[in-house]
Amino acid sequence: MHHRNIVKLSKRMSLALRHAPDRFGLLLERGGWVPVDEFLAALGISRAELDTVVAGDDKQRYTVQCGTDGIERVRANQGHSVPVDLLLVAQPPPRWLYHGTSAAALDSIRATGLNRARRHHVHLSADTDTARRVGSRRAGPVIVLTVDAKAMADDGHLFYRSANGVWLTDAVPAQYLNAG
Ligand code: HQG
Repeated sequence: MHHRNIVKLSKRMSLALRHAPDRFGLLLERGGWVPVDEFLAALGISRAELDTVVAGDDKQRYTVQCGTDGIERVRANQGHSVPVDLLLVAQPPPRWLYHGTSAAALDSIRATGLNRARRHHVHLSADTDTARRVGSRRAGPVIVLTVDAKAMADDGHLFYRSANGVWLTDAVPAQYLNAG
């Protein structure tokens, strides 16, 4: 498969597994899982195409896993906008986490902190390079905010880490943020 076709199919998979499963006639099971057979039929793709995207996706957005019932299922590791319980277990975050965004959002973020917007959680990166890449999806200059994750955790905020290494939390109040 050509790289551009992998990207194209990954975007369709994101739509089906994170945002609009009903548009594909799919229902997400607990944990966000969909049986692979149903998924292939709903998207009209082959198993080989699915495996190529799961293995080749630049952010490792998807996991294929065999359940205790012997049924293989696929899910998006994070990024959902439909209600879903990913059954992630809260864990202690690293000392610092990072959030890349547009410089134009800074005043608003300073006023209200980081909000999850459409998604389930605020997404944070473990390193500044990754945060910068996330921020550069936005137009204009990028800033990388440093989150005092340890102080947040000490104050009782919960953190989760998705299978592809994205740190998730409900919201980041402004007092834990530094423009760095
Ligand atoms: C901003 C991609 C103004 C926030 C990436 C962000 C990531 C505020 C935008 C994942 C704000 C939400 C998530 C406030 C937050 N005022 N703006 N108070 N609070 N924002 O896309 O973190 O390709 O929902 O800074 O790589 O950019 O989908 O979140 O710019 O991992 O797998 O509101 O999406 O991954 O945008 O990106 P998003 P994000 P995927």
